[in-house]
Amino acid sequence: MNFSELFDFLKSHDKYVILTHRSPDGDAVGSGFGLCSILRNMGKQANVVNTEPFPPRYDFLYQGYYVQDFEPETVVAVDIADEQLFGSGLAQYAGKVDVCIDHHISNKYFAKHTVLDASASAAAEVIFYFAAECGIKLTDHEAMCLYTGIATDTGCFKFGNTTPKTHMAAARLMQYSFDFVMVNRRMFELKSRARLKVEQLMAKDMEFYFDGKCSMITMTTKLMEESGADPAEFDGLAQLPLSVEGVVIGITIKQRSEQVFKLSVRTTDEVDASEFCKRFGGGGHIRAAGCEIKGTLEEVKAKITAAVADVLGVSENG
Ligand SMILES: [Mn+2]
Repeated sequence: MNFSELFDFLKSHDKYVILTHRSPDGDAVGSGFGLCSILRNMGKQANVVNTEPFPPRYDFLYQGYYVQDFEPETVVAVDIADEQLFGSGLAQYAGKVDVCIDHHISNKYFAKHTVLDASASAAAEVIFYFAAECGIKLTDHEAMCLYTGIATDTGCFKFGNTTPKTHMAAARLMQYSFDFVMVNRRMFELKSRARLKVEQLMAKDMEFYFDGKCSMITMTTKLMEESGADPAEFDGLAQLPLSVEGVVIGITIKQRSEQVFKLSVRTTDEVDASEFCKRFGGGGHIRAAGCEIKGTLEEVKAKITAAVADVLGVSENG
């Protein structure tokens, strides 16, 4: 589906529920709320939902947001590559998505219509160019939502998914009136003391493999409980392992349940993160991807190190 087909679709439907992926990030929230506000300004009813409550760090984007009371008729997914990412709270929407707006090359085409731009840095970038191309006037708040989505998915315009087109979108969004300094300070600098403690804990226990080319941090349920920190403080740590000199593949393991572990993989240009995660049924971007592995922690780590050895072309005992 192209942008003008999407616009026709949105104009001719109503009562939207916008789905966002579990463990929502700035792009999920920014593209979700941005689109919701656009739809409401088109005179439509629209809500944004997630399997869990949205994390408080995005509270500044909820400004003016309220839940409209209606039975949803049209289901839109943003920033979701795979129905697996709905979470149990949104499981009732599986197989029922009308439109998916996304930027993941690994998109599974689970929706009736898909608007996919794999060259876009963020779903928010896709929505920005959709609005621009279709002559939809954005409000300052929508501009802030979309800017936040782009800024967070690019690591504040640092990651390899940042393109000239990304910067042009950001530049045009900055012409609206919102405090981008506040956005970036909230997204990239501010941390709670609990978060600082969590980062120290993770750094202290970071493991290194294969001559320091691979680093790994592990968040078990037990460790998270014992830290006393809110579970949300353990989100968004995936860049940490890759921040160490010499590391080409940084892996963050998070326990979801007794024998289910979620991996976030970040890589330098020596390793394809998406290909790596595909080995375990996951996917994502070339430098940032994810997957789930089942088993005990020891089994999961053994599977990971075997796969890393294979990808790096080194012996497993290295
Ligand atoms: Mn995204």
